Amino acid sequence: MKVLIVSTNREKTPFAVAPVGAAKIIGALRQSGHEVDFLDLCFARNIGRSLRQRIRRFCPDMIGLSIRNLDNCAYVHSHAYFQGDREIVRMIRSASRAPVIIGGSAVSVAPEELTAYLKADYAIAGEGENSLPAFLSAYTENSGFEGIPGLWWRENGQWQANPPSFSASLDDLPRQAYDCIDFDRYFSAGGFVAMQTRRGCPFECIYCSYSVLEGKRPRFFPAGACVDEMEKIVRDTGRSDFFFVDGVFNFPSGHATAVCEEIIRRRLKIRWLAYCNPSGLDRQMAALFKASGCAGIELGLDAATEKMLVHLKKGFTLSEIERTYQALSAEGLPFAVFLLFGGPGETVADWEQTQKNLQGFGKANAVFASLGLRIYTGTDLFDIACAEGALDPADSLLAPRFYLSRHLQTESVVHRLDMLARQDPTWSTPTDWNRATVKVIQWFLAKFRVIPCWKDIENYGARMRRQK
Ligand code: B12
Repeated sequence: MKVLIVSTNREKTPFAVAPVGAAKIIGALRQSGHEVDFLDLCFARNIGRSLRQRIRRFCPDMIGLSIRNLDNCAYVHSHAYFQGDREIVRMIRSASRAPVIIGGSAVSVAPEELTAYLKADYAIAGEGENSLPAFLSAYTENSGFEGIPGLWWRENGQWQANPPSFSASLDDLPRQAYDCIDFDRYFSAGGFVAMQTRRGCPFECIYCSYSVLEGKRPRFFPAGACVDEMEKIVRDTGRSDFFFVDGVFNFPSGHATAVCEEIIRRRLKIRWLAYCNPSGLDRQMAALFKASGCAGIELGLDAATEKMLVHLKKGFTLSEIERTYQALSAEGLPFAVFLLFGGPGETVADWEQTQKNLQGFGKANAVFASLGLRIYTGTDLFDIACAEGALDPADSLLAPRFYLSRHLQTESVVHRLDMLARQDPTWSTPTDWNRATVKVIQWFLAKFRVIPCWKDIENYGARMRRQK
């Protein structure tokens, strides 16, 4: 079958991210013998023209849209993308009769709502490597769709759905078809090569969608296979800056250790970044990270008071945060801290305590403090928001809704956070992340291939404010 995969993501903030989800799907489709073409709309000047030309040239039998983001998850300066995706489906319809199937993380977090809104023919929630080829076989053979994990389809005018399943083992899943990614374009917009080493998140953070997206049970791509792929990418593309796109790269620690040891054993000269949390991130692990090319860590803390760590069910403690600060500083590994303010029961006094505690632990290269928790179906926060009367349980959640603790629902809440951030030059808030600043950072990253920006743009918050 001739399948055209279209990646719809055009967001380039904080940098353009290579379409690894689409690349994995393409790898799987090629492996099952389909003829595949790929259209990446990230840098397209004229979307309509690009779509029409490609459809005319390739004449696909099926068109798959890979949709990454619904919105930018930002309470301050919120921006949604799904209206743009509807326009893309409309343009496709005017150029082709091929059925449209959608997938990607945006679809996985809101399959029913997004499929209906976009007027797609089919959708797959969750992993697509097995489900999409299985769907195409069932479609061509006209056999039933029951049993295809995560599939949404219409029968007699009614939507039908199978629950998503998460492959028990990742050992045999096809790897990304990286040859279809234009790395030059992505690197010129500050990007990295995306590398996934695991799936599944055992943490229970009350707001997080990761377990909906990937399941709770951690599953791993074999360390050797990950490093094989990285080696090939370096050899074939000359690109050696990687971003481990795992939800939490360092937990459970055994797999991260195995990947790093394999990189070191093969003397692979790369630089990498990853999301980590303080669980198990001690001096030994920091040293191993550094030796394997780690250029910086994105530390997802959300809060730094015992009270809020418990309320958010973060699964690590204040003393673990302190140990991680010390370990990263001692090894000279740059790190940026991400805070998420507004959780249940939080007050401005908790923000102040978080700042005080972090300052006591040492100095991060940058602290990004954001406000408001994006509510997703299937999370504890959804239940809390409904119980507090802050959310209508029937809300589609396609348009983003944010949770803010009752104590923070004042008109001046954004200003209060900005004022707190001004107490510390490493801190910044969404107010600071204006477009001009982002452009400067992207230019800086692209020009000098400096990663992570935290190290060389120290005192990030203060600099951003000075630019205004
Ligand atoms: C790593 C990551 C980042 C990194 C990216 C680094 C890099 N170089 O790639 C950084 C930090 C830069 C980042 C930034 C942002 N991110 Co982010 N990110 C992630 C994360 C953790 C992993 C994404 C990933 O690469 N997964 C691996 C690939 C292989 O998985 P996948 O794309 O889902 O693809 C699979 C399926 O979806 C499916 N599939 C994919 N395409 C298709 C197509 C078809 C036809 C089919 C059938 C199936 C299918 O099959 C694939 C293989 O199984 C996810 C959360 C998560 N656990 O998924 C959030 C996530 C994607 N990010 C999100 C968001 C919002 C953003 C930002 C907008 C801002 C923010 N607040 O984080 C920016 C946007 C950046 C941009 N330019 O687009 C949201 C999107 C949901 C939403 N509300 O819109 C997510 C889901 C997190 C969340 N909040 O729940 N992100």
